[in-house]
Amino acid sequence: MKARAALAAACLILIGCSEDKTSKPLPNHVPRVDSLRIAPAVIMRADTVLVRVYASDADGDSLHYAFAATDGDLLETSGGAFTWLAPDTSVACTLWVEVTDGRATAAADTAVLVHDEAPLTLTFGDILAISGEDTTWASGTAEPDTFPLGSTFRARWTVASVAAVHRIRYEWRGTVGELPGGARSFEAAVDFSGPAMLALQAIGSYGQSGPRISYRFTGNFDPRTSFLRDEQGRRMFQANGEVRADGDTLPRLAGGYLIATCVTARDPDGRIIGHQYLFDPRGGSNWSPATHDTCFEVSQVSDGDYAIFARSIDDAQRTGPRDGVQFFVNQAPRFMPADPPSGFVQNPVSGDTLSRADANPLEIRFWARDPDGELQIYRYKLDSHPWSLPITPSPGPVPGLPAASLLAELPYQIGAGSHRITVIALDEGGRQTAIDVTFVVLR
Ligand SMILES: [Ca+2]
Ligand SMILES: [Ca+2]
Repeated sequence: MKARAALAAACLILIGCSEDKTSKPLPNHVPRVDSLRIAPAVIMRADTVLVRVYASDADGDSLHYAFAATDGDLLETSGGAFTWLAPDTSVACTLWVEVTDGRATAAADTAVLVHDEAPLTLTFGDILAISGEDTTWASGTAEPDTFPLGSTFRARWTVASVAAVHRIRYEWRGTVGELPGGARSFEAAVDFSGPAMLALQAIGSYGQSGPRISYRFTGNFDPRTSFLRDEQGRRMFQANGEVRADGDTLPRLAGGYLIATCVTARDPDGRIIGHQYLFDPRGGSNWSPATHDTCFEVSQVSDGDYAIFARSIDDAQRTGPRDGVQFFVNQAPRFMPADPPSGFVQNPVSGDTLSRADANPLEIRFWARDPDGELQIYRYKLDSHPWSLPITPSPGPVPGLPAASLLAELPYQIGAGSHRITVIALDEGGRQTAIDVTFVVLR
């Protein structure tokens, strides 16, 4: 049979036609199958498939159509359109159509593969996220991308590979905008400040969840605040009218200092509407509004270690990162690393274990220095014993010891057990630093 011959010619989209050569009294042109369209292009198990035949007849005869398939069921026929239910199994099928004008017949066939449910293996490529300014941003950078307020955020993920045959749809999830289903592209107006997230989930042919990919970004650039700087690039402040730089130490001053600072600020995508300052020697987080536009003052600053920070607020009420200076008014003494230069002093270090003989009497030695003045006194105490009387540091070189050291023999019998010795060093302004040594004495 000629139809069989056509069946044997397996081709994906149509091809193959034949004609009936029955002799007729009047000349007749055989109808012609121009093409076959099959939707969907990828057929999954039990899919409903539309097969449409496009045919023509040179004589203008009306045409009649027929459809057959090696598997599955014909659900509906409408002229040259057939609705075919694919079999519920993975199999190769041949679809066959016939067109006749009543006197002659043409046929065509095509082979299709019915796919089984398969795991959805898909690899996303980079997101292509484009702001309203046609700037391309890459995902995966250390800093989240920021998109200006008022711009349009457009995102589209590329798909690097799909390992199995699937009809894939995509679902968006996120914190911004309307999230349409289906496509790999997303668009939203950036009318928010702060962090945002978008995630795209691939859904396979049978509704199975595929891989998910997410992208974090920020709407609205933060305002940038900077302290004024000197020629060397150091952040500047003023102390009682004198220009000082970040990290400076000011000497003790009766009545304390008046500290003044000024900043500059800009916002890449909006307006600055205010500045705030943080000056809290106890390490708090209470930001105060600027006292004079971009400048502010704090008064009666006495001995201590300080930091002053500033930040700005944009018209969307978003605060930017802080910038600041550190300064010191009379630095506290610092103990120096233990490095015993001689062997005649017992100087336990934390964690030591001593015999009772070694601990009695116990001599200790420390040394400290003051970065900006004279070290005045030391005191020490053992556990619950009272503090020693103030001890003036050695005024000059002692063999084996640096100046301003403490060398003392503890006037106690030290029994078995664990002990702690605390030593403090005080400068002329009374700023002090303490250091502890814990040790164990054996029975
Ligand atoms: Ca801004
Ligand atoms: Ca000092």
